[in-house]
Amino acid sequence: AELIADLRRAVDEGQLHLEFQPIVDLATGAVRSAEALVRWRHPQLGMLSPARFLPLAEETGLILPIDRWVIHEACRAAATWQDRIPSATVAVNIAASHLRRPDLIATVTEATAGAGLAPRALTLELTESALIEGSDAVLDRLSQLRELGIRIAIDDFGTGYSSLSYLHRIPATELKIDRSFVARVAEDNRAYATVEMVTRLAGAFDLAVVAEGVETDRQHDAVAAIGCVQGQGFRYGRPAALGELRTVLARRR
Ligand code: G
Ligand code: G
Ligand code: MN
Ligand code: NA
Repeated sequence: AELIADLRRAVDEGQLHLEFQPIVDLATGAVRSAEALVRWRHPQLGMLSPARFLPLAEETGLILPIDRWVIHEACRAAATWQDRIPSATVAVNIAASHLRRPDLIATVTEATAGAGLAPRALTLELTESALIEGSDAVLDRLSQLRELGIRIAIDDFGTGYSSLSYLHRIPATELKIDRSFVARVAEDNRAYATVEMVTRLAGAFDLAVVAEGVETDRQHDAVAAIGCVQGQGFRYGRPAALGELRTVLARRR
């Protein structure tokens, strides 16, 4: 309960910050994108991970101001690296409750315009469960976002109640293969087949595909052999401060 009051203050008092994790082209190592991940430096408890405070934020509705802050901050950050890699995008995670709100469109439009960022440089990451409970209004909203040029990723793909029919309805631009499959891809035939199937499916739907949670060379080799195009994970870079990401971008130019 006390943590709720603290969280309420955290947004206003600037205790939140973002880390960025690179998403790379598996063949060349070039950075294609970066996922923004929120962190909370609590004045007494120290650094808190999203797993610690996002569930609380969801319960209390504080997730909305947090997500809005993240969207604005991520767009401002992406504007600072656009000169280095104009095609690089920034990805932000969007809570299910946020997706249900009509004002998501205004938030996103203001954030990109305010930062001077092209809408196609912003990807919204949505989980399967957020999408599956989506009403027609949510589908309309996603279509509007796509018309604006915003990219839509389905995060943790394969872990929700995947109905293949929703892939036909959701105007996604990419699939992110959940790291639970990637973790076992090099030693488990079924995990390998799952990554292979999702990669083929992405190809057939003309969607980009990202293997998440690549930690080892063996996992990298397996997902690359399967034909997955992009990867994210500790093998390529941990979530890090904006300054560090800019260094990585400069190096891989
Ligand atoms: O960075 P970490 O692995 O601790 O993140 C844990 C989870 O928190 C991830 O599933 C991620 O999607 C989620 N997350 C991280 N940052 C944000 C954010 O800004 N908004 C929302 N809604 N979720 C986030
Ligand atoms: O659910 P989502 O995909 O948004 O989660 C992103 C989270 O995954 C981040 O919190 C990040 O810290 C974590 N992550 C990123 N790369 C790796 C990895 O290689 N291994 C593991 N275990 N976690 C990772
Ligand atoms: Mn994500
Ligand atoms: Na994910």
